[in-house]
Formats: sequence, structure tokens, C-alpha cells
Amino acid sequence: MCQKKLISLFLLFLSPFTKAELLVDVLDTTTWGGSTYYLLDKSTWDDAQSTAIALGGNLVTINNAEEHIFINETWGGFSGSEYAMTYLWIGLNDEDNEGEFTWISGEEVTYTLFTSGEPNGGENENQVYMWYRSAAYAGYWNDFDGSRGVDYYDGVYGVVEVVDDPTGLSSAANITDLPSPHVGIFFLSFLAYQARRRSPLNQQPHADDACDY
Ligand SMILES: [Ca+2]
Ligand SMILES: [Ca+2]
Repeated sequence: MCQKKLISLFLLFLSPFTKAELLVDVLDTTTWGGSTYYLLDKSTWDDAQSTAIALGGNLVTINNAEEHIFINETWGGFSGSEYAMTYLWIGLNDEDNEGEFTWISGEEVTYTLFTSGEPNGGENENQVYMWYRSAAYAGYWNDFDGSRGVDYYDGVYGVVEVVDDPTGLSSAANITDLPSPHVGIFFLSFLAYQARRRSPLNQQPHADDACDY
């Protein structure tokens, strides 16, 4: 076999790795809070997640209200954006254990925003979207059948998150690193107690020493 043919065969072998086509098209991208986000075309939840992995991330993990608001204002149904979608897939699901919702990224669940009456789908609805059927829904969440993302009304569009900086606002690592409010209140109380003990007023005998306060 001539050398040219060998090189062609080698390039053909490499092509799936060098020209990886995404399963679902990317429509838009932006960055926020230490992550890069992609809006995918309408698809099933599984195809959106496979595409997210190919992009280096997962379907979005919404760690806090700020991240929810960011998505509302970027691609939510009433954002005014060119890509304002009625339904957005997120990474929350209860595929493994019915009723136990987890993030596909593996990050811990620190925030949820199911709309009233949801989740209600039992074993028939194991993936979650953000909902903008009317302004009143404001992106509240609904468990749904992940296989129905293409033909369901105008489709369900995946939101992908690639975490670039785990200490950013977009990540659970940022949240778990914060001391709990209880620790903060205890610490402030301790400081106030110490300040009071050291106050000159408290170092002198006082007529009201016997009083409770
Ligand atoms: Ca539901
Ligand atoms: Ca996130």
C-alpha cells in the first residue's frame, strides 16, 4: 500500500475524534458567575445531556436564586431575547430513585423552585424543565417526560453549564464554602458578649449588679 493511502486511512480513523459533531446544535452562548452556558436546539433530555458532555459540562445545575434569575433573564420565555424559549431543560432528574431529585452534574441540591403541584409525574416524568407558558410561571420548574422534548408544543431547549471556576457564584462549591448563618450569629453574639465584659462600665461595682438584664 502506498504511503499516501496509508496517511488517508490514518486521517479517516482520526476523523471521529477530530471533527466531533455535536448531537444537538448550539443556538447561543454566554458566561456568568464562573461558568460558560450554552443554549441548545430543542431535543430530548438525553440528547441535550450527551451534547452537554461533549461540550465539557452537563445540563445546567441551578445552585441558587441568582443563577435562576440569570437564566430567566438570558433565555427565559419573557426575557425579550431572540432566544426566549417557553421550555428549558435543566440537569435536575429523579431517574435513579423515584422522588429523589439530583443534579446530573453530581453537585448537591441546594436550591429548587418547583411550581405549585409539581413534581407530580411519578415514574412517568423523571426530568425537569423551566416553564414559561405564561409570565406567571416565571421559569418555575416541572418534572416531565424527557423523551418528549422535540414535538411538545414548540419544543424543550437544553441549557448547558460548563463550570470554569468552581469558586464562582454558579457553583455549589461556592455555596458550601460559606459559613452557615447559625455560625455567623453565634460569632457575633460572642463578640458582643466580650465587648460588654470588657466595657469600663462593667468593671466597676454597680448598684444594679444584682439586677437581671
Ligand atoms: Ca410534572
Ligand atoms: Ca450552576
